Amino acid sequence: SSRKKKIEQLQAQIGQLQAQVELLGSKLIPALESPARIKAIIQSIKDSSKHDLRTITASDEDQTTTVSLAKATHSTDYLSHVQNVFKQWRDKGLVEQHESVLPECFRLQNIANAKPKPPKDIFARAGYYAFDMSTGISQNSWKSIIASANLGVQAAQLLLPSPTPDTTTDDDERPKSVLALCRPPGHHCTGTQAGGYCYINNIALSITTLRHFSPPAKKTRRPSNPHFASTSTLKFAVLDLDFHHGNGTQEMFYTDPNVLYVSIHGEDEFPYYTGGADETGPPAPDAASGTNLNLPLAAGATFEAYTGKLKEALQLIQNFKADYLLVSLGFDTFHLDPLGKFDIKSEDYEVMGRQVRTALKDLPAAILLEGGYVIDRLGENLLNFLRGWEGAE
Ligand code: OKP
Ligand code: ZN
Repeated sequence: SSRKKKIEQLQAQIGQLQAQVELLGSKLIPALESPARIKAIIQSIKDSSKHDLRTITASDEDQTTTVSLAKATHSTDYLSHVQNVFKQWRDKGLVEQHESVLPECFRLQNIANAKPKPPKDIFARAGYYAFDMSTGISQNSWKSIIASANLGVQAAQLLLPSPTPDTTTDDDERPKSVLALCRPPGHHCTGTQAGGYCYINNIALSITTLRHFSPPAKKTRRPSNPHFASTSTLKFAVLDLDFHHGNGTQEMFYTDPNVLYVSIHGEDEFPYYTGGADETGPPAPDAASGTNLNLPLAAGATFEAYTGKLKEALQLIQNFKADYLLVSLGFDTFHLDPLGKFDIKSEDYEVMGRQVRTALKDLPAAILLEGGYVIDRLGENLLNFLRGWEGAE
């Protein structure tokens, strides 16, 4: 198959690459999630000259804000682990400069100790704060993670209404939707564990940002988190279109009645232990009951099968009456993707983009990039999605 050929091609590259490798089953391959993905997309967007492309370099102040918001989204000990573990391993000679920190043993379920503490040994801690071996931490990881997270913050901020509601001029200028070319992706990591190439949940961070900076009109009296007086009752719908189930996003909002998480993904695929259709939120009469919808699709699913699920997803989101839409957009649903098993073609992304935007036209939307690993087709697929989306706006 073409996917098998793709993997053979990838393996042929190993000779030239010493670092930045990962295991795909039993095969060592170059890291699929790489800066080349974003470079290729940017080049295609520039070539098309159809979009307002902005390069956002996080200032020191932006970085401080992003880290503060990240601390309201993830546990602080997890974040400082991700930030510092490479240097800590390096200082002990546990990792070379060009290598990555990878876990040896994962945190496991333990009947005697339901909530194990982080191990004292920095070597052991790698597996406490991760759930797979595809999420190494290297010299420059933190820089990329914060740059990616910062895009989640900036995308959210661009959607915010102007702080003074009387001056409508500013409001007219705010975009209806924003696409952030995040990498690394975010939807797999939880509040306390990295996994699936994800370290900070960029979607969750966008929601934290919108809650934190929204004008007080919709605020209630009760502060809900210790880091910010984020007391908003805004409602958010998350539509996850990546091939993989966004277990991290699901987990972070599973008991939150104001966030609806909807995902279409490969059935029984990575991350394997989540994503079932029976995961619908806490049982009734909990207010969050029914605010989670998983729509798994079997391997080989055609775009026709996909659009059937998409209609269901869009219907539920319409009924939820959210204030904002967040889209986890992955292009690993593409038929040639080495990590995907759907039969979706390039031209289908235009239809997909149009269907989503047509159904949810009124919602300010932040689209955040997740996966997609056929580098030389990413730009084309993304431009198609945007053409459909913008055609519906
Ligand atoms: C991230 B995203 C090879 C196996 C890959 C991780 C898949 C992560 C997908 N090491 N396992 O959802 O596109
Ligand atoms: Zn994916």
